[in-house]
Amino acid sequence: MEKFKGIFPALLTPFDENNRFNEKALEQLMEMNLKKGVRGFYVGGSTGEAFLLSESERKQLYRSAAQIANGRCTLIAHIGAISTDQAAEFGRTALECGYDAISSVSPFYYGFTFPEIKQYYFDLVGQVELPMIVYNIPKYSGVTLSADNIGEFLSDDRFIGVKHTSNDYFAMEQFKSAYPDKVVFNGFDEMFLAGLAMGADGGIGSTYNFMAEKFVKMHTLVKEGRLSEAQPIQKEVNRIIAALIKVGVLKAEKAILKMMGIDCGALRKPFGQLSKEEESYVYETVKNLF
Ligand code: SI3
Repeated sequence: MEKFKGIFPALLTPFDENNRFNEKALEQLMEMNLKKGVRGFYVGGSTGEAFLLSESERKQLYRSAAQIANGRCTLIAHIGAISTDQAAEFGRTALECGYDAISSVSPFYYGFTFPEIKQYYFDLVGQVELPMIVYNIPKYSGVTLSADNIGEFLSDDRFIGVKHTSNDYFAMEQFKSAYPDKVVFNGFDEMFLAGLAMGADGGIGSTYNFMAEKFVKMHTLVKEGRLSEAQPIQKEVNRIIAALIKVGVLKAEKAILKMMGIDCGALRKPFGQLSKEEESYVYETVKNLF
């Protein structure tokens, strides 16, 4: 499990000026983060605009990220889709590309029952021979997985962990205590230290794309028992995240990377873009990072 413990940027998906997947920018983004000591990458998740990509683009993204990583880090493919068959197809691509694990949000939109959601995950681990990390993200999926629900997955060997993008830290503590050998990723970057305190082994986050070094440092300090030294870093990143939340997190992240010399293009429509005023506000907030 060691290879899953640490900091995993939830990779943004870069596009070029024609709105096509930009492999060169992906390489720049991954190389910058590898130098900062990340443990690996979460590919094609919410931050990666998974549901705004075509099927072939998603497969290309998995392939490109694997080629760029070239065995230097741990790779987790987010394969979530509303359709079980579609998700399994993405899972098979991840397997062919040599990913270390797959992960999925709960199927959403139709208000599936928990037994249906459970069957979705068990179909996936039955069809794709890779360990599964359940992705609990009520904010976007509309599905809240309780500690008991999560236990129904973690009691099976094929489920190795949970990515918990929820501020229900009591639930996190409950499933981590019940299954201490499973790996738990904190999802909300602005509550990273809270997650570590409640048992998370690391984190998967969007703001790691441009400030992974802060999370690598906090993670190291906490492992060394130096929580009080990590707290000012969490405060510092939260000042930035608060500004991002005001203007739109993903839009701001792409804008910041451009300021850092990695042009990831715009978000896919219907997402809009930052106004000039918002861009200046973001620049003023993060300029000390450059
Ligand atoms: O799958 C993913 O892209 C993620 O890991 C998402 C990640 O958990 C982000 N959560 C949401 C709801 O977008 C966070 O990193 C989030 O952007 C950050 O904490 C700011 O709120």
